Amino acid sequence: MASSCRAILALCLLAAVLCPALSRPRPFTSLPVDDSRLANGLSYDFHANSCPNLQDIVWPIVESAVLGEIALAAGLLRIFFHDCFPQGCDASLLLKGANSELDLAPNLTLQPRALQLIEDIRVKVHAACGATVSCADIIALATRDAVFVAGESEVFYFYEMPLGRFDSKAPASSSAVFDLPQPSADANTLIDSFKSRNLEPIDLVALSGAHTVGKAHCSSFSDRFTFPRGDAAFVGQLRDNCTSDPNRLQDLDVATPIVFDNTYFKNLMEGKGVFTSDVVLVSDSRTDWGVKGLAENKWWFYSQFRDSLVKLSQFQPTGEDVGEIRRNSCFATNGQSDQEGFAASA
Ligand code: HEM
Ligand SMILES: *[C@@H]1O[C@H](CO)[C@@H](O)[C@H](O)[C@H]1NC(C)=O
Ligand SMILES: CC(=O)N[C@H]1CO[C@H](CO)[C@@H](O)[C@@H]1O
Repeated sequence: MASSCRAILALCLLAAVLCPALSRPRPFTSLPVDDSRLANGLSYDFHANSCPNLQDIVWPIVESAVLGEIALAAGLLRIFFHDCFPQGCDASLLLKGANSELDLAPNLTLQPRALQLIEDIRVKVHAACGATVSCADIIALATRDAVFVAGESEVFYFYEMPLGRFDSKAPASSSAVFDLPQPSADANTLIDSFKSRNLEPIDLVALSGAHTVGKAHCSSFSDRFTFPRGDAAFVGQLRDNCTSDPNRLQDLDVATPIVFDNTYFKNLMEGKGVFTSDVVLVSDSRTDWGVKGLAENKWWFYSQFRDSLVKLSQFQPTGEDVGEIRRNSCFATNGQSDQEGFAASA
C-alpha cells in the first residue's frame, strides 16, 4: 500500500517536471514600480515596445530548465555575480576567445550548462523580437526567475528587474576579474570590496545568502583547515569528507542545499558556514546583526535579497561606449565571427 502510494507520488513528480502543461504561469508583481531611482538608461518597461512578450518567453524556459536541474539556479546566480561585480552587468563574462574572462581562475567553476541556457534563451527571444534584447538583460531576467523557481514560491516575493543593459564589446580586464573577493577573505576585505561598488554591509550579507544553494570544490575552502574558525566538529567533517574524496562537491547550505531559503544564515549562527568569507560575517559588528536578523526573519531575507540583487543588477560599465546587443551569440561580440566565438570554446 505504502509503496504504491510512493509510486504514484513519484509519477506525479515526474509529470510535474516533464509536462509543460503543469508548469506555473509566469509570476508577476502588482507592486507599483518607480523608474526614477534606477541607474541611467535602465527602466522596468524598457522592452515594452521592442519585445512585449520578453518575460513570457524567458519564464517557461527557465522554469523547466531549473525544475529539471535545480543546480542551474545556483549556476545562474553565480554567473550574474561574476558578470556584474568586475565592471558592471554587461555579459562580458560570456565572451569566448582571446582574453576571455572564462579562462581566468575565478571563473574556473562556472557551470557550462547555465552559460548555455543564457544563449538558448537569447535564440528564442531574438527569434520572436529580433536582436532587441541584450544578453546582459537576459542574464538578469533568467537569474531572477531561477531564484523564484528554487525558492519557496508561496512566500517568495516576485519582483521586477530593471532592463535596458548593453553587452560589452570586450571581456573585462583580468585585474577587474581578480577583484572578485576570495573565499578566504576576511570581513574587512569583503566590506571594502563591496563598499567600492556602493554595496553596504547589509548587501554583502544578503547577497552572500545566495550560498543557500549551490556547491563548492574542496580547494575553495581548504584554508578552513589551517585557521580554526566556526564550529570545530563541522570543520572536522568538511576536512574528513575532502580527505576521503578531494573531488567531492560540498553543499554550501548543509541543511537545505537545494532550496533558496534563509537556512544559510541559520547555519552561520551555528558556525556551519563553508567559506571563510561566510563564517566571518557572524563575528564582525558591521555584519553580525544582519546575519542574525536574516536568520530570524525569512521575510526580511527575501525582501533584502531582492533589493540587494536589484542594486547589483544596476552596475553599469563606465565610459563612452555603451556597448551593443549581441546579435549572433552571447558568446561572441558582433565584430567577432561566430566561428571565432565557438572555436575558442571547443
Ligand atoms: C561575498 C563574497 C563571495 C565569495 C568570496 C564567494 C565565493 C564563492 C566560491 C569560492 C564558490 C565555489 C566555487 C567552487 O569551488 O566551485 C562560490 C559558489 C557560489 N557562489 Fe559565491 N561568493 C561570494 C558572493 C556571492 C554572491 C554575491 C553570489 C550571488 C548573488 C554568489 C553565488 C554563488 C553561488 C550560487 C554559488 C554556487 C555555484 C554552483 O553551485 O554552481 N556568491 N562562491
Ligand atoms: C560528510 O559526509 C557525510 C557522509 O556522506 C555526510 O553525511 C555529511 O553531511 C558530510 N558533511 C558535510 C559537512 O557536508
Ligand atoms: C566555464 C569555463 O570556461 N571555465 C574555464 C575557466 O578557466 C579555466 C582556465 O583557468 C578553463 O580551463 C575553464 O574552461
